[in-house]
Amino acid sequence: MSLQLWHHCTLATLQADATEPYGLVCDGAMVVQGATLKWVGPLAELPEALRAQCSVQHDALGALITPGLIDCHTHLVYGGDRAAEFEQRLQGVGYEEIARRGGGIASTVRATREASAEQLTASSAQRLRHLMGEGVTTVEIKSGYGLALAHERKCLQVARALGADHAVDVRTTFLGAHALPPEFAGQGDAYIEEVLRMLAQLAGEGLVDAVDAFCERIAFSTAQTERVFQAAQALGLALKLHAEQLSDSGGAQLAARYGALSCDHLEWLSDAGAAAMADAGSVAVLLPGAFYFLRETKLPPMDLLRQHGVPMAISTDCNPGSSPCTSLLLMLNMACTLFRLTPEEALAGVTRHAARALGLRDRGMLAPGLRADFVLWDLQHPAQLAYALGANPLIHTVFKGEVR
Ligand code: DI6
Ligand code: FE
Repeated sequence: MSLQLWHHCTLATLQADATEPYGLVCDGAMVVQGATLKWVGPLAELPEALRAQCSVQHDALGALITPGLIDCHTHLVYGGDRAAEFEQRLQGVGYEEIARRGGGIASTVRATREASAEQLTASSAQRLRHLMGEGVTTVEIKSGYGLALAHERKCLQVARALGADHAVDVRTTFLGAHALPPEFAGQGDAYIEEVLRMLAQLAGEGLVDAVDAFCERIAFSTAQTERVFQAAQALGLALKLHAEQLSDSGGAQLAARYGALSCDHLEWLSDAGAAAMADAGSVAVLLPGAFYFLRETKLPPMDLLRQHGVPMAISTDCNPGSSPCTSLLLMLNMACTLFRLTPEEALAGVTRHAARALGLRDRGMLAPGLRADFVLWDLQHPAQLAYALGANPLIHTVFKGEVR
């Protein structure tokens, strides 16, 4: 297989054991074999014999190269929008109050059920392309706006089809336990039974990579969440949890007991929750877009997460109700300004730690043996990625070794 050389670039490798911040390599080079990185380091150290084997040479013209960005928490397949609810909220009606009145997630469920697979594909592809336009090479997409077998299947199939039709890797997560659908009003436990049936069926159809639930006073209890986790674990599926977003329900401890890949949101995370996550090796997925858009004031406990050594990922949470956002670069900036992450922590949050939040060991850094998913930026230093708002310094994205 022919080898390709990329040279004349600064590399932000994000390698975990790097001594330089960002794993920075000045005057770097990478050798790509097929869809895989074969060699990464300073050009001056590239073995001459390897260089001689490179039949294609790409001059990066001084670009900064980072790993492909990973958006590890999105709900990007949905029908309609919630701009009217945004207006209501600006007049003082709360997010939880709107949910209790039958709006919120329930209104997106109605619009998603009404939409055909073709309509969902068209509207979701626009959002996906926006993410890709900023260097996203892996994106997680949750179901959870269908809440009935046929509609959950439709959304997961749309997510899979988006991945097949675009040069991006899509990972699907079943979020049947997102909200109570109207036909199960007042019957949470009965709906959880239905969630378990849907999960078994859809996992059998190969549509599910991981399982998530919304553990919250306006959604599902820890006991109900545990039933979903048990079923998912029996099917050998990885777990994630929307935990402690609006209150501390102890979801993080529960998720940790089940070895969840990640707990997401976490504004109300307790010390015990952070300790449990650290023991379990769960990633904290922080979602500054939702914090901003809901005008929350309770910050996730970053210092606690740092003290316990919990890895922090950053994601858009792209969804119509709490974070109608398709810019992962904007989230980098907000992670720094709102959550006080350093630009280096934020960049690790959309690369190395985001990969871990999805259980993917083959990406998220520039290192030999990992996937050749990377981005060329018209920048000199990686801090500039988190610094600018609304800029898009992307030059090229390379996905599985090929310029996209
Ligand atoms: N938490 C969120 O922020 C999203 N889902 C969830 O469990 C919001 C969903 C929505 O409002 O449509
Ligand atoms: Fe979410």
